[in-house]
Amino acid sequence: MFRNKREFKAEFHRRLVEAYGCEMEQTSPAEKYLTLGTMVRDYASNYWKDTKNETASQDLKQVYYFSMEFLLGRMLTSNLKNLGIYDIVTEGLQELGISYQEIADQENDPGLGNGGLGRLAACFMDSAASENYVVNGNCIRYRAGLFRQFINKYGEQVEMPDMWMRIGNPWEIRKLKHAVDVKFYGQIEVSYDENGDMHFRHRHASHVLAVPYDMPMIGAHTKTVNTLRLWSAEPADVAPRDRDYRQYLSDVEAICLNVYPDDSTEEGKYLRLKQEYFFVCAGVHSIVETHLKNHPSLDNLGEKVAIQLNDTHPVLVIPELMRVLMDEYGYAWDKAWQIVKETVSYTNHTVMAEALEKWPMQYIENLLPRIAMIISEIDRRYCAWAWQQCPDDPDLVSRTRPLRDGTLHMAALALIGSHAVNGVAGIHTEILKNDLFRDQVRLYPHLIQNKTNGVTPRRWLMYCNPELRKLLDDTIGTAWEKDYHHFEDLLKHVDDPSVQEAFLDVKQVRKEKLAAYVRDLTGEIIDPSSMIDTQAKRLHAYKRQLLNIMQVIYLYQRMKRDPSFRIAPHTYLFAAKAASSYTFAKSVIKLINCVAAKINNDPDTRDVLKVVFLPNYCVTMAETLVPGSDVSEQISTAGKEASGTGNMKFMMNGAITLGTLDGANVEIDSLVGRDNDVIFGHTVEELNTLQYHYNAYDYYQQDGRIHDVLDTLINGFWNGSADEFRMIYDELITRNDTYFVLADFDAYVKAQEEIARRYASRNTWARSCLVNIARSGYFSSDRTIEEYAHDIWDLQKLHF
Ligand code: NBY
Repeated sequence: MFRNKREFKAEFHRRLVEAYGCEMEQTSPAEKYLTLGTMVRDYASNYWKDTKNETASQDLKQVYYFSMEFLLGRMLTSNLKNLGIYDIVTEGLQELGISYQEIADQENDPGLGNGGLGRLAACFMDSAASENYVVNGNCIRYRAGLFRQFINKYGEQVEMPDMWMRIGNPWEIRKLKHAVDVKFYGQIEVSYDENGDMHFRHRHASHVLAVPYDMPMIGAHTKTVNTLRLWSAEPADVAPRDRDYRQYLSDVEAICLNVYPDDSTEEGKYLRLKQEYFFVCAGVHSIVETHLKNHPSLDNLGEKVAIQLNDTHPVLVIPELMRVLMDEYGYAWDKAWQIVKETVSYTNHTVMAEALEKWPMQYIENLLPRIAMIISEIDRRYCAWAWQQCPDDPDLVSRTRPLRDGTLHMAALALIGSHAVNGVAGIHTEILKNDLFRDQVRLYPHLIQNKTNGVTPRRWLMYCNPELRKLLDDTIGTAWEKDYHHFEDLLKHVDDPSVQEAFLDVKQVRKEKLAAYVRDLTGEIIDPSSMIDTQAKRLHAYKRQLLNIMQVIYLYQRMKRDPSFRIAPHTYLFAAKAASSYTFAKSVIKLINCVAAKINNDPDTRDVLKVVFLPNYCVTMAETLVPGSDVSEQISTAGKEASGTGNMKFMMNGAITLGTLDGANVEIDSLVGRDNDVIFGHTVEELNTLQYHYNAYDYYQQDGRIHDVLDTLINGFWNGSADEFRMIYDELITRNDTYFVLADFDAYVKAQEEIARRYASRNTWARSCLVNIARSGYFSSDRTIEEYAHDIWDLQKLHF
């Protein structure tokens, strides 16, 4: 372990030559990255070992965070800075004549996720380790990620494999000794022993070997290093039964290939279910193994282990842990159930009906026969119990049981098997209590609680925006870096014109960086002195990227028609991936690109109106996009966005929220006040009534702006094809605009005018941005993790 720059240089040089058998100068940047990454991982290994030993010797409770996604982003800079060796390393490299940035740019974002849910998991790993909580991650080692997004010459999304590990992954360690045998298909043979107890034997199963790869999750300025365990499926050393050998190999391969493989076919559905059980079974097995190393039995599992289910994807933890307790360790049902409930808790991330997981029970019976038996028994016992609680309302039982008409409702199972359930923002939790899980609240009045999301201020401010970090340090000292409460120290300085000026200077520098990034990525030139207005998130109808681009079309049409109408220079940036089978979302991407192509090439408007779609949105892109934006678009239909976390990142970097009263926007708004954000559109309550008498066609008929904008979707204006965007038109008119885009259009145009007006007064704008930064401490994931530790996990900190 190197202790200073001299030792670092010597070790780096020695390792490079040893690993690649050539002079340091002959090694490639990728080889240098791998060598440096390995050195940093090894540097952390002593802390890693200490964390494991201390957890055992202090007999500390630990958490296992089960998530289908961990959207980590690049790890090199974050690890170096968290370990406090960034300066030694970057200066050492410079003295060796090596560019740190060139090395850092070799790292691909790990393809371990898709959106907010996965990024939340990654922020939690950073905060937990930094706050000395032992929180381990459990996920799948996807070899080809979600997909890499490419935009073709027609402006369409094209998916390509994301081979993020092509050059290697220096952060992971293969732990073959902890591999787990996972069984699919086959039959369950039931037998009775002399005491009349039942025994279950899984016969004719197809075996898959789950091999773990561990990645260190390194805390900032502390010795805590937690583990993210990624499971990889390999062929087992058991002869495949009744099945073709080649088919078996490709079935095993498929399990760890992609994040959320297309599940529109029956085969796709089986694959998803396989993925879910695969990492659940392996994860539960390794929890039990670790626990029994330090405890005589599993009786106290719930006291020493908490399992957090990140959405319902890992909900099979509940029947799987029951299976292990009963079939492998001889527990009776009631005792096993008590242990499961003590151990498990569940986080909900959506109220959208189509995103709530449901599986035909038949699939579970085929793929996981013993798990299916246990689920049926959970359902049977639940019904008996719930019926006793509310004999006056028998329908309540059928509305809340996990098995309904041969379908397993994963959220219902999660609610029954957890001791705590949480939503991810105040308004979202209220909707869970009053709407989605209203029935369950009658049965378990204290089950549901709120845990407003957060983001790590290290990656999302200190590391990605060193210019702003310096301004904060110079203005209020460094206490805020260790304690999010001290963000508010900035409030005393928001009226100081010199701080306002300094902020505007920082923002300008970041906008220039962003402009250079956009140019390198797309070839488009954007004006860094224009107002940069950004919407970056997954593409989904409820997030309403469509509303945003419609407003742009409206501005364009108005300027074309009326030469005396001109706006101050605006740049609208979009970044979004659409699920590969989501046709509507893909059509919106194409529309944005067609609008951009036309508007950016129109000499009448191109000096003041620019639209750019940035391909392949990812964590690394966000690290440049967020600090360089002035306006944060958070315009989902009220009630649909559970929380949002991008909204928090933009706020923390001094962008003004232009948003609806949805998700965490509501909390942002109450923290900063209406002078410091721009809120528009129908509220949840208003939409709850409007839904009964809404007629989108009326808006089309009565608002000439809407009429003119929508007509361009069906008259070939954008790319010559009149049918190209008919699907979007039909969604709004024929299908009566599910997400109330037209209902909020007028308010959105006014909100855009308001934000432009505010942007024009530079000092009041800067003051607002500073208030946003000052109030963003609440959205540190350090706060969120503290709340989970206290209210859900009953977790103590590790002491070194
Ligand atoms: O979780 C997001 C929410 O939309 C966002 O509002 C929230 O801030 C964030 C963190 O709590 N949810 C999310 O990212 N969900 C998914 O990505 C997702 C993925 C797959 C499926 C459903 C949802 N699926 O059914 O397969």
